Amino acid sequence: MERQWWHNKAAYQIWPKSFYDSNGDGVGDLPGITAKLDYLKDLGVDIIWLSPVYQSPLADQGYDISDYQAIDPRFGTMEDMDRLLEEARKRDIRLVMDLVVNHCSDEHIWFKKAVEDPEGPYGQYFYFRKGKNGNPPCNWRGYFGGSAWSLVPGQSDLYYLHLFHEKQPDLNWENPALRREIYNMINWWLDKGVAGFRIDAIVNIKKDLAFRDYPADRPDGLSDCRRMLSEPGVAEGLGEFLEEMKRETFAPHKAFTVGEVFDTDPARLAEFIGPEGHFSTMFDFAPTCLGKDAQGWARAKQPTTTQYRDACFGSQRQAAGVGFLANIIENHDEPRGVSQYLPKDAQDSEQAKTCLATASVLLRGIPFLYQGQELGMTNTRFERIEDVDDVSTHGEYAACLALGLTEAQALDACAQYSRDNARTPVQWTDGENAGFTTGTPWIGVNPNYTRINAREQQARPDSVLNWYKKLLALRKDPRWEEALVWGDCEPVMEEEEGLMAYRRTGGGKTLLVVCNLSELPRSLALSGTIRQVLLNNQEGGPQPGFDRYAAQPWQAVVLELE
Ligand code: TEU
Repeated sequence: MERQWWHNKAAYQIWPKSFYDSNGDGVGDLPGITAKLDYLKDLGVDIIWLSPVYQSPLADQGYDISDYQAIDPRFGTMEDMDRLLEEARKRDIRLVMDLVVNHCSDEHIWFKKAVEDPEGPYGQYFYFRKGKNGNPPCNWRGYFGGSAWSLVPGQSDLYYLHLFHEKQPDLNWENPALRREIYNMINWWLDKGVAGFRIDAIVNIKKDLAFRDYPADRPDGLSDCRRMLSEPGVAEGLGEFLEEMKRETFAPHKAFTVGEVFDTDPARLAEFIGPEGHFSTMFDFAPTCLGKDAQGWARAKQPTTTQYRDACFGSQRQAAGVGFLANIIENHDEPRGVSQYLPKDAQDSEQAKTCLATASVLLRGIPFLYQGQELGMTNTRFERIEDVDDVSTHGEYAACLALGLTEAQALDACAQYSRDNARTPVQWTDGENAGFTTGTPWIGVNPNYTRINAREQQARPDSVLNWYKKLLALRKDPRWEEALVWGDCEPVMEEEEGLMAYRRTGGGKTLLVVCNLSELPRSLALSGTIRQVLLNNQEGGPQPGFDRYAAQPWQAVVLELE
């Protein structure tokens, strides 16, 4: 595998609205990010993925862009963006923007012009279709629930397609003029100095152009629009678009790209992340998909740590010899990792949190941390649906009610999965509003900030924050880089329930990562003799010269074997 600049890097996702507010308006902003660059550098971050900061009505928190080449005033100005780029560069941190090109905002000039004149050139930028017998053109359900079609404003039987929110009309990638506009925009940002992109909802850009009804899969009579991904010709058509985009933009800039690729046949992994693949890397969503159900959050079930391990190992096996995955335990769409993968009674335990951190960060691939993950931030609890901002939670709540759940049950179902769990402000201090803002935060701060916050953890050597620092430093240490970055990852001791252990080998070194993701102490026989203990999140356990040890509950160790 040809080595690229990004392979040995660690990335960190910033969801700007909740990162750090510099001007007291209750909303995080670009100067706030610049102010925290030293914190990120100290943590060991090399790449920042910045969720959207473009001009937007924020109907879907910036994933609805009304001008791709402007910064939303709530986040700052283009000068603030330039300054962030410059300050990041000084610290050898690269910035990756979010590329949201499956759809734009209904407030984008393209959509406004299309609505004014559906027959004109901008009508071709979107999917405008006539209704069928007074109904939408077909029965697809969007990601956030309800029909994926809405009436074009001012029209009585002309609809536009939106796989996400109605304020996110899908862009017509079949139109070469639209594609050209997008490529120009991408190149404009790359020329400005961004290192690449995280690419949003990218498998959705190719549609099943027949727009036919699929068999209904829920009581609402609709069918999940994702079904089109397996329709004939869709995957191939997607590949053509992605190749063209790469050729016209990313490749000449040597940009780093990470695809938000869902629902893809593992047999096609090489097309996405192989040496000639569409992207540098793509997220491993196998663990985040665990427990989810086609009927929505009402039937979702929290996974066990064994399921988590098996999902990660499944992906590791698929990617071995193909390319690098981007490993995550959470992001802005998912529950907090510690609230999702740790059993309820361990969610307060820092040992359990550092154990999960170890299991994820040292896998083969690029670790992507999400803001607050390094502090062990948890889900929050919304007492009323009105306190939830996220559009998808409102859709899922409605779906729960439609399935016959009471309001209290629906809220419970949403409590675990609401995207707002990960969207509460980063907990910087134990002071007012967790030190996030001097104003009123746009969304409630998780009340546990008095216990869980960066200031307290910075001062305490055995904190979750300091553990993440150690993990990232270990991965980068020249002595272990061949093994931990480039080397193979081989699952071991898989017969042990709740144990996630793998061997990383390379450069003549053999490292063993052993995470006892359970409250059971256990005696472990290793495949070799311990030369040294590189990391241990607890006192006691493995000793040099031995080939076995008694693992304590939630103990995570990294061992060099002889
Ligand atoms: O997400 C796309 C996606 O398929 C899911 O993560 C989806 O949002 C989620 O399952 C619904 O609960 C991306 C972004 O990450 C997300 O924040 C945006 O809302 C979405 O695209 C639309 O741009």
